[in-house]
Amino acid sequence: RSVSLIGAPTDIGAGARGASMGPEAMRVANLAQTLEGHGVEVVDRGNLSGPYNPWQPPVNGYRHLPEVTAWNRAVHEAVYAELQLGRLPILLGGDHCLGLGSISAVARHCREAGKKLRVLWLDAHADFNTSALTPSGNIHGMPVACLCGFGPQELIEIGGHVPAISPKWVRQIGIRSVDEGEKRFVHEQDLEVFDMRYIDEMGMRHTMELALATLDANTHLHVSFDVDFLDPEIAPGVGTTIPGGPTYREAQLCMEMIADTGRMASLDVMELNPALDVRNKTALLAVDLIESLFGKSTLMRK
Ligand code: DIR
Ligand code: MN
Ligand code: MN
Ligand code: MN
Repeated sequence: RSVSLIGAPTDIGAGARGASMGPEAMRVANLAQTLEGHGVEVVDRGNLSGPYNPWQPPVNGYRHLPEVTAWNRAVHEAVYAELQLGRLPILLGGDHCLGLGSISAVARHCREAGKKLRVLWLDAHADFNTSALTPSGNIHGMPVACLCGFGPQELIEIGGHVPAISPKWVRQIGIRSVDEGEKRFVHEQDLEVFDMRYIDEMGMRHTMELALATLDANTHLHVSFDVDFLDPEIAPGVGTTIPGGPTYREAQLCMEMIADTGRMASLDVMELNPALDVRNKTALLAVDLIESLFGKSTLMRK
């Protein structure tokens, strides 16, 4: 397998500064070398560039919409180029607004290649706000809605096809913070959400069995991993910590079950915020979990 690392050093869609340092923290935590240790060929494409963060209040319900658009266009082109080369892109965020650029590229690739798409959204948040619903104006709370066609024209049309994806293709896991209006909209659009209550009651194994059901040989599996998915006790280095997330073992099982499908063909690692981390431990944990995504397991399994 051939992997390309793409850094997107910005916090343009976030409510806290610092996710712009995420890509470098992942490199310092030896992401490339670790994957190479599992027989993966890795090329680091370096960092994309884009506008600086002007740190402005919302305008018509959006903070930094022109800058968010520019960054997402750059991410879209970079991710799409790697898929065209037959490589597996790993987007190193950067805040989660860039999931829009990444997944719109994956959707475009799948459309052209006649593939089905499944998106696993690992997050404490549903990221399903619109300008009318958002309490913050931060666009990192909106990428799933934008991908499904609900958002400003310049964002929803980035992949050339509106909507880029159907809510039916998405499975959200680990959700435990959804804003009031956002809750109604998630329900209205019938998003499949495995929230923390579901994981508490049914367990991570059953959750992942359902989230990964009906993948076939023609399905491209995209994993969008917001590091705030993890419990803040083990992953403090994120802008919006929400208590009550998956434990270390639950997160490992989640990643191992994704690896077992053999279908993961693109990955986002988002919202890592080294300014809030402790001796880079959240980046090291993310690398550990990515190793599991690429098939590291304690023993050989059949
Ligand atoms: C909140 C926070 N739902 C918002 N969202 C995210 O501002 O829309 N935090 N994604 O990481
Ligand atoms: Mn392909
Ligand atoms: Mn997110
Ligand atoms: Mn989140």
